[in-house]
Amino acid sequence: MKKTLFGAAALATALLAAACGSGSTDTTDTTTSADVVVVSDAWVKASDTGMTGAFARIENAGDSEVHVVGASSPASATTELHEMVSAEGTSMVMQEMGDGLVIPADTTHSLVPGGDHLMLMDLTEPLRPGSEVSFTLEFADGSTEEFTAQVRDFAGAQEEYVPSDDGAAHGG
Ligand SMILES: [Cu+2]
Repeated sequence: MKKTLFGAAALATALLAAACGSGSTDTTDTTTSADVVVVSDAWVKASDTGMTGAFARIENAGDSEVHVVGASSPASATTELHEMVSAEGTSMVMQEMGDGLVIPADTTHSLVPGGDHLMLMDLTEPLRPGSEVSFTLEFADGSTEEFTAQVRDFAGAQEEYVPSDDGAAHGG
């Protein structure tokens, strides 16, 4: 179920667009982050319960930086922006981004397994391959961008490396 807030924001955006008329290149400074961000290739790692990661390409097609400050999804109680950092020793661990994600002008930032990602912290229902999950990105200027991610099976993205046993036990 969508939150009313998102509906209201979408309506406000629609009204704003209507009020601005047909001129898409007018020079008034009303361009929001949502206007210039394009999200593509979005997907979520299938999971029955608990936490899972979401990934996408986030393109900032604008001429100034975009600051992603939050994310939400009806699929989880909480959605966080995560980054990977070096822990003591050799392993990488994930943590919440301290101040969101800044995407410079005319740059695409990829959220990928093992790198920056969105974390669904507490799934409200199982995410099965083939289904879809909607997300909303929130920007520092208050605008929001909705996108849909496909749920996929994905065996990687375990953040620890486990050596394979290839070469041992081929039998026969
Ligand atoms: Cu994470």
